[in-house]
Amino acid sequence: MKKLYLIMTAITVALMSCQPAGTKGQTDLTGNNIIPRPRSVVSTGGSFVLTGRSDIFVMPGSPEEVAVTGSFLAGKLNPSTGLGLEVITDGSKPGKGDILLAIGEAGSGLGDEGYELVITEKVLTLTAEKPAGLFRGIQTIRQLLPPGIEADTIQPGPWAIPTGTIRDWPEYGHRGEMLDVSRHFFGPEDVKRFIDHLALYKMNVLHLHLSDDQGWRIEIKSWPNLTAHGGKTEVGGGEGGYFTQEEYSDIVRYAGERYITIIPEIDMPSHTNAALSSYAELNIGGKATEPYTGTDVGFSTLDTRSETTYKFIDDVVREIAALTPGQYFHIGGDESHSTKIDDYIYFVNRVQDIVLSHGKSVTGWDEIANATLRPGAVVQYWAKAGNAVKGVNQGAKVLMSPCKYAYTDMKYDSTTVLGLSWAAYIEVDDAYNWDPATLVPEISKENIVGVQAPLWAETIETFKDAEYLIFPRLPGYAEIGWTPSDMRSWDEYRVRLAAHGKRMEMLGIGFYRSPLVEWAQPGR
Ligand code: TNX
Repeated sequence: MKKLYLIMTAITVALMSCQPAGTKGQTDLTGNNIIPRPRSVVSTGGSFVLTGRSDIFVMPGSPEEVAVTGSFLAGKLNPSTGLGLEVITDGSKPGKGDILLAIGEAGSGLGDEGYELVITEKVLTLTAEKPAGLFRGIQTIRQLLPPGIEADTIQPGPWAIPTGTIRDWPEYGHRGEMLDVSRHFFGPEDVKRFIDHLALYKMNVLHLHLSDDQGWRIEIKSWPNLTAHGGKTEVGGGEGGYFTQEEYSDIVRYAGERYITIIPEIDMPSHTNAALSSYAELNIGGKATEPYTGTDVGFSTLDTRSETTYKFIDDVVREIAALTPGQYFHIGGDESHSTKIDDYIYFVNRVQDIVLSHGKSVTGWDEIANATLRPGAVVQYWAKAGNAVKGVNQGAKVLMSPCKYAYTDMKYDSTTVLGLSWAAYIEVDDAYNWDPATLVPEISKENIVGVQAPLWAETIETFKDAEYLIFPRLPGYAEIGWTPSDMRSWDEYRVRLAAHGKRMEMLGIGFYRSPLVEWAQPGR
C-alpha cells in the first residue's frame, strides 16, 4: 500500500516542479486565511510538506480520544491527498513530513479548547491541554492546506503549509447554531452534515429545536402519540418525520466526537400544537386541536394549571435528559401570547424545577426572565433586551442571538427568495459587524456565555436551501464567538472569507455569493 503512495508522491513532486515555487501563501504563515482568525501567528518563512511518507503520530500516554481525533484527521486528509496517512500509536518517533498530536502544557492559557501548532520544515506538532483543543487545532491544519483538501476525490498537490507557530483559544465558551427541525423536518444525515460545518469553523454547540406547532420530532416512549401523530406534519403539508431515540443518540455521539454539545429544546407553553393535537388531556378544555401546517406563532398553549401537563413534561424531560450528556435543557418559553402572564410565570417556574430534578441546567428564550430564574439559568437573548437585562439582574448569564444580526433565517436582501425579513435583511457584513459585549449597554462580557445563530425553517424545505442561508454567514458568527473583538474588522475578514469560497465549493455547499465579497470565479 505504502509503495503506491510513494509512487503517487513522486508524481505529485513532478507536478510540483511545474508550478511556481515559493508563492507567498506557502511560506508566510501570517498570510493565512483561517476563520475564525487565530489569536497569535508567527511565521518562520519555510514550508512543511505532506508526502507519501507522512503519518499522524499520537504522543505515547495520550488519552484514547486523541487517537480518535487522529483518525478524524486522517479521514480528512486521505481522500483528497491520496497520501495514505496512518495513525501511529506505538510510541515511535515522528520523522520528516509527519504530524504529531500531543496533550501537554504548551505554555499557559490554552484552556479547554485552545491549541498550539508548531510547524517546522520537518514536523508539524499540535499540542493542547485537552482533547477538544486538539480537535479545534485540526481544523486549523485543514484550513492551512489548499481548498482541494476538502474534496472527496484525489486532487493535485502540493500539500504545503508555511512554517511558524500559532497559539489560539476562544473568546467565548459557547459558539453555535440552532436548527429548527420542526417547521420542516431534517433527518439525521442532514444534521450530521450541519455538525461537520460547525466543526470546520470551531463551533461547539448545536441547539436542536425539536418541537413546535407544526411537528414533534423526537420519540418519547411514554407518550408515543407525540411522534405517531404529532410527527407527521410540517409547514406546507409535507410528511414531516422524527428522530427515534436511537437516531437522536447517534447524533449526540457524532457531535461528541467533534466536541460539539447538543442542546435539545422542547418549546413550551406555546409553540405546542403538535403535542396538543396528539393528546386531548394537555389542552385547556380537554379537547385535542387540529394539526397545524401554517406559519403563525403564539396561538397555542399547554394547560398550565393541570397536573397532567407537569406529568407530561416530567416524562419528556426525563427521557430526553437521559439521552443527552450536555449540561443544558432548553425549555423554549417564547411568544406565549395566549398564556396569561401569571400562568406563564407559574409554568416557567415549575418547568425549571423539573429540568433541575433531572440533573440539567435551564436555558430558554429571553421571555423566561419574567419568571424567577433558577441558579445556573441561561437566557437566550433574541428579541427584547429588557428581558435579557432582567435575567442578568437575577444573576443569570446571557446567550447572544439578537434577531437583527444573528437570525440565519433572515433574507440577505430584498431579492433573496428564501427566508423571512421581519427582523431585518442581514447581509454578510451585518452578520459579522457586531460585538456581543457592547450590543446591549447593560450587558457586559462577564454576563455573556457566547453567541448562537438560529436557523428557523418555515421557508426551508431542503438542506440545500438551509445551506444557502447558513453560508456564508456561519463563518462570521464563528469568528465573533472565537476571536477577540479588537482583532476583527470587516475589511480584513472579507478577504479571508473570499478564500473560503473555493473551500465551500469543494464541500458541495451552494452558498450565497454576496456582492460584498470578491469571490474567485466558480471552479477556479
Ligand atoms: C420568532 S425566535 C420565533 C420563531 C420563528 C422565528 C422566525 C423565537 C424565539 N421565536 O418561532 O420561527 O421568529 O424568524
